[in-house]
This record gives sequence, structure tokens and C-alpha cells, in this order.
Amino acid sequence: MKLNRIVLLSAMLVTALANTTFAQSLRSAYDGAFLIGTALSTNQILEKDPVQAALVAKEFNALTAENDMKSSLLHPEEDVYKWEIADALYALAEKTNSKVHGHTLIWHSQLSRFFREKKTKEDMIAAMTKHINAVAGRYAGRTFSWDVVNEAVEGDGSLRKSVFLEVLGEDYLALAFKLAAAADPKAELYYNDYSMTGVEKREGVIRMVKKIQESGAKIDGIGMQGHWGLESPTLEEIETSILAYAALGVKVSITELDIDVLPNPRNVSGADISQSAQNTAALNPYVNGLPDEIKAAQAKRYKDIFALFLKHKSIISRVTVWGVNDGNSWKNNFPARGRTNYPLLFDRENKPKEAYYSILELRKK
Ligand code: 9MR
Repeated sequence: MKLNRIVLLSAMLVTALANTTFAQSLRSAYDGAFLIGTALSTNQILEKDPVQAALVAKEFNALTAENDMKSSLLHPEEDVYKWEIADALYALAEKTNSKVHGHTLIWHSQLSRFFREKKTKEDMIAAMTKHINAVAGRYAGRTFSWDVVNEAVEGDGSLRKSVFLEVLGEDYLALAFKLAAAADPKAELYYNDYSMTGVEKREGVIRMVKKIQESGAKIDGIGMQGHWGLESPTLEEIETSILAYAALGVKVSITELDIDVLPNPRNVSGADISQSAQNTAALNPYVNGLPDEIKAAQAKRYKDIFALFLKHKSIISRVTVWGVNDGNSWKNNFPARGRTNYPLLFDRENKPKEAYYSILELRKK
């Protein structure tokens, strides 16, 4: 009898412990602060790996397609749309009670070829209208937020010489926001870019956003991608930028966070994929595992930046990490191909890293 009671009590204890572990997820810990998002590959959207699928459902409440909603994949030819994967992303988000962040409507990269063939204003406006109406319209009411325009500003603050700028001049920016608002009035509309802590770039983005606002278009937020390193940008630079963007009266999101731990060839920063470097042994030092001191440095870095985000939680609506586990990250191939990087919160076996526990810790009651 006594033994039975002990067995019963231990079983209850195990269940209680399991429940506590389950309650410890990022999405529940940050409930009331901001959404915690991730970017999903095609296979992850399709839940090919059950372990990763369970992890995504447990930890994250905002989902972005890492590639599948870019124009060249979703709308590769003028009258061809490939909805299958995007439809699956919305279904997955609804099943897991998560938000969808749409990425991205107007971007110079991974751009459908037909946009490049538009040489007159009339034709370019028609192409943008058709694209935005089709994509934002299809998911209207189901999309929490959109990257309406992605990466339109250069490091020196000037506007990127994309096909859109060439044909329409800077009016294309306000036009994109107006079209998106008309196609999906409920979605929050963002401008999204990398290297958003650079002073000249920040000033250029602020000038651009003010013009969009003056045109009467709705813009709800600014996305700072957050492809950052262990030391750069500094917390001060990040904070100054968050506050400068918020001063425009918009929300701020950290949209593509990863913390690169590898040596940086030629000081490449941000996410300009036209930059590349050779993979050498010196640039790829942790093929057999990450040393403890780098794990700890990364955990501290994640903790520091999340503490900063929490300080500004009234401004920040979402923090999304750019990938589920270290093995998935684009950072294994940028700026040098084929390196072993460790930029995310889960390791290659989908186990939470020190970095994960460091940011969970911040929300312990
Ligand atoms: O992570 C994405 C990678 O799989 C693609 O090969 C790459 C192609 O441009 O795009 C990556 O995601 C980018 C995002 O869409 C926009 N900001 C920069 C990201 C990293 O390059």
C-alpha cells in the first residue's frame, strides 16, 4: 500500500515536471511582451520532420516563410501562381495558433522576371497592382503583418536602384503601401531592411518613411532584420535605432535575428548577398563544435539584446529568429559557403542552446 502511494506520487511528480517543462516555451514566456517568431523552410512548412514541427509549434507564435512567399517562388510568371506552400504555411499557423508574417511583397531580389520587363510606368504599376492584389488579397484577414517593401535603402541612405525605382521613381514606395492596404486593410504593413543601425542608412530610411507617411499611405512598422554579430552592432546602436524608428509613430519589429559566431571576412555586415568570401579553415574554426566560451558569449549576447527588447516592449511587436536550428541557417553559407555556424537558439539536434535558456531566464517570474 505504502509502495503504491510512493509510485503514484512519483508518477504525479513526473507529470508535474513534464508540464513545467512544457510551460517553459519562448512563446508562453514572452506572452504579454511581444510575439516570438521564426522563419520556416519549405520542408518545415510541410512538417516533414516531426521533431522540428513539434518544436516550432511549442516555441514560436509568429511564422515567416524563409523563401516561399517571395515573388519569384509565389508568382514566377505573370499568370502563374504557386500557392501550395504558402497555403500550407497559413494552415500550419492556424493549426498552431500562430500569426503569419508575410515576406515579402516588393523586393529587388528573388524577384519574378516579368517585373524586369516592365519599362513604362503604366506597365510597372499594373504589374505591382496585380501582384499585390493577388498575394495580399488571397490571404487578406489571415495575415498579421506584411513586409510590403524589403531592402529599398542602401548603406549610404540613398534609395536602391531597383527596377521599381528606375521605372517609377520613389513613388513606387508609397504605391506599394497603398496597394497592400487596399488588398488587406487589416494587416500591419512594414518596411524591412538589414544594417538598420548604421547612421546613414537609418537617416535614409527615416527620410523614406516620412515621405511614405506624407503621401497618405499607411505604414505601421519598421523591421530591423537583426543579422548581427557577437559584438556588433552595440546595444547602444541598437537602442538608438529602435527609438529613432519608433519616433516616426510606427512599431518596430526585429524580423530576422541571428547572432553569427564566426570570424567575419573583410568585415561583411548585414545581408547583402552580392558580398561573398572564400571558405578557408581560418574562417571556419568550429567545424567540430562550438567552444564553451563562445557558447557563453552568445548566450550573453542574446540575453543582453532581449533585455533591451523587453525594455522597449511597448514599441516592439515581434522578434523573429531567422531559422529554427543552427543547421538550417543561411549563415552556414554567407558570406562564405559551406561553413559551420551556430547563430540560432536550437542546435543541429534541435536541442535548446545556452542562448535559448538565457532569454527564457529573463522572463522567469
Ligand atoms: O534565408 C534566405 C536564404 O535561404 C535565401 O537563399 C536568401 C536568398 O536571397 O534569402 C535569405 O533570406 C533573406 C531574407 O529573405 C531577406 N533578408 C536577408 C535574408 C538573408 O539573406
